[in-house]
Amino acid sequence: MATETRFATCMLCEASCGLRLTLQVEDGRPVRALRVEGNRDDALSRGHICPKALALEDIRLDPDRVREPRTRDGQALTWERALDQAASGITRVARDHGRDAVAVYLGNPMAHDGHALLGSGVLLAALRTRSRFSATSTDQLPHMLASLEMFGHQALLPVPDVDRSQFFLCIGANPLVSNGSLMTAPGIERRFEAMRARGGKLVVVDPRRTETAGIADEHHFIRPGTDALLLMAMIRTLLEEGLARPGRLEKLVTGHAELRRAAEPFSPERVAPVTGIGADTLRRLARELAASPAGVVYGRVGLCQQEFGGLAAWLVVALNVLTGNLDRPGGAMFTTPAIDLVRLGALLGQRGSFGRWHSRVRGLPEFGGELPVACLAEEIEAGHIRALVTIAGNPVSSAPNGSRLARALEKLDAMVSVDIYRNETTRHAHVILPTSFGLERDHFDMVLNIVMVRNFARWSPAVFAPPPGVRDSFDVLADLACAVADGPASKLASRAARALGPRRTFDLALRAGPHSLSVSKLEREPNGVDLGPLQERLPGVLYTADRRVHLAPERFLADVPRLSAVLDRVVDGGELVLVGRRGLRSNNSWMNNSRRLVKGPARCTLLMHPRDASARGIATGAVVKMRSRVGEVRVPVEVSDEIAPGVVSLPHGWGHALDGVQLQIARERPGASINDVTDDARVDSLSGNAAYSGTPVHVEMAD
Ligand SMILES: Nc1nc2c(c(=O)[nH]1)N[C@H]1C(S)=C(S)[C@@H](COP(=O)(O)OP(=O)(O)OC[C@H]3O[C@@H](n4cnc5c(=O)[nH]c(N)nc54)[C@H](O)[C@@H]3O)O[C@H]1N2
Ligand SMILES: Nc1nc2c(c(=O)[nH]1)N[C@H]1C(S)=C(S)[C@@H](COP(=O)(O)OP(=O)(O)OC[C@H]3O[C@@H](n4cnc5c(=O)[nH]c(N)nc54)[C@H](O)[C@@H]3O)O[C@H]1N2
Ligand code: SF4
Ligand SMILES: [Mo]
Repeated sequence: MATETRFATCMLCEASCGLRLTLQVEDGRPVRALRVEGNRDDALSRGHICPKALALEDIRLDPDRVREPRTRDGQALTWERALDQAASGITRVARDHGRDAVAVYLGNPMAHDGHALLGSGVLLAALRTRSRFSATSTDQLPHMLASLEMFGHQALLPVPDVDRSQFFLCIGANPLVSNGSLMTAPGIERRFEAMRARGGKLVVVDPRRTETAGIADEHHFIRPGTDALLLMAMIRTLLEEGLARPGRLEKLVTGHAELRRAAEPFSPERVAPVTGIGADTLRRLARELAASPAGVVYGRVGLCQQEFGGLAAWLVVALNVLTGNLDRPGGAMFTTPAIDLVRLGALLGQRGSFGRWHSRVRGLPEFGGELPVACLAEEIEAGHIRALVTIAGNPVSSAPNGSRLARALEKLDAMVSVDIYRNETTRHAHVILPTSFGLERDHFDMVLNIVMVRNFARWSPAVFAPPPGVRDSFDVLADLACAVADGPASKLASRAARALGPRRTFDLALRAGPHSLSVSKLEREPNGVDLGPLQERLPGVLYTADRRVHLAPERFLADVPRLSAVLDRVVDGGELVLVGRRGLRSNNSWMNNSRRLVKGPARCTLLMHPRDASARGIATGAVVKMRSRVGEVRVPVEVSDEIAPGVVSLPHGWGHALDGVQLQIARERPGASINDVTDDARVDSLSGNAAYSGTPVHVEMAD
């Protein structure tokens, strides 16, 4: 058998690991990966991979993968008919009900598929709709809002410089399992170990004693949704004790006095009983952070997906500023990416925006041209949205109150899904347009390069040809754009973008970038190019009008009274609140159809503290009913003291046993969807981000 070795990029999560593939070759063409290993010579990932990389081939070769365009009732269509049908449904709605009656939802894998990203840009330009949605409003929106308000650009995201840190406060993130988010740091465990070996300290704040907490120096349980209080108490401590030392940032920062006033009510003593973390600990954490020569506060989805996500994301940056750690080696720094998306965005007038319009039913604010997905179902029910295009997204599984959304999707006049599977969401589509997957396309991490812990670039050429009936995501989206574009200017723009294509677009952007790279230069470097450690970039990268960092933007200050009100909240010892979790062997909702990933003990279990379990007569293995304002699920319980008392934890991305879902392996052990219980009415009212964490639930034995 002929074999060949090639290098590639794993595009499943943000770690962006370099792969070494041993390929079976037939007629000179790779047909199958016989071995998938970490590439030890990769300049970024140095051999790291996780079990999901091995499943790349399971997905690519999955018999359930959609391999030709299909109608809702499962009929195969030629591409010509499929695009025609998709476009006519969309244009009819736009003509009869206006452009904003056509909605688009972009899912998470878009961030890992440069072709889909460029293609969706072309499609969105052709559709010109205000009804845009994405996974952003379930995820990192609060961080982006903080960047917009504090630095003047939504994509200017500070990244923990973990390789040089000496103190790492990790709040609402579990990088040992998620492999890091808004922090591309493959092999994060090794990096944390190195930090500890040089005398550094890792502290985790999480309602669950996570895998990351397991290797940390300290772990503190926190009451879900109260992180902004913890951060306020730390800030107040710094200010009160004269420990705030922004250092070289001093002259670059405005808003000290306003922040001081805002933090005033949040003494550690008042905050302690609400967060569940003692006043002494809160003070000590502030002092240790201040004393560290290179410390960083890092918060991720646990910090964002909550009632006060916006405030919490702001206060994380504020703490990094006050302790002199923003833009300092070992602190929170900005990248200098090979394609400078921040600068390009600014040149194109897209630094970000907030509240330019609002959703029609509930009045939730626009952010960066999008509306919060928590309001998608109600907008459809009210008839404001009548057509929907989903691109690499599964909002029935991932948005709050997913079953309400599933019902709403049935009312659409037209639904088109650009996806690789017929799943919980795409089963509702009148047309599914199937695309290339993973190693079937050239890969360049245009988005992730913004959040890497080193400046780094890697171009990985496509390894496999897509199946015969499947087309590249850029081509599908650009063709759809050409088909729906109306008016000569719009038609011309779509055609021009399609003609340019992804490779040339990337090449132009790389050449214009700060490292003057090109596709051909990168093609000669299969291990990627290390462009050095993160550099100090302030004030050069700022986009605020006064070229300063805004420590206390008005928008956040105005939300502080809502937070103060929580100080008086009485926590009822008997009530339970829900949080989520991720598993190393799954990826949001769409990798549970790989036998090798789902084997072993069931993972869609509800973690419950022994105190709460015994109060309800529940033991490990018992099946319970968990009910919230919006719905109910049945799940098996795992009693464990790794979860805080008063909190229960269920992973998201399960619940595959719905009619019409074509995922045979996943259906064998479907689990239940946490988002049948999370509440679409619960959003962070500041940012509009879904507030999954802290959903009140009632749990009892199922009969
Ligand atoms: N309760 C709760 N809910 C959550 C979260 C949580 O922590 N708790 N997390 C939230 C977060 S952070 C996120 S990012 C969202 C994710 O929300 P979504 O992006 O809506 O959901 P995914 O599960 O990532 O689904 C990805 C979809 O893309 C398809 N797909 C995969 N690869 C490709 C590809 O290469 N091409 C195409 N065309 N399609 C592809 C899959 O089949 C699937 O339909 O979920 C959110 N929902
Ligand atoms: N294996 C795997 N890797 C993934 C994914 C996956 O599904 N599987 N998804 C990818 C995606 S889309 C993303 S966005 C990233 C996310 O990456 P992370 O942010 O690291 O995600 P999680 O592992 O969900 O960690 C969130 C933590 O927040 C805690 N938490 C919940 N509520 C609160 C709260 O109110 N306060 C605090 N302090 N903590 C809270 C939870 O217990 C959990 O441990 O992971 C990515 N990587
Ligand atoms: S951590 Fe795993 S899933 Fe993420 S990029 Fe690396 S190998 Fe792929
Ligand atoms: Mo995410």
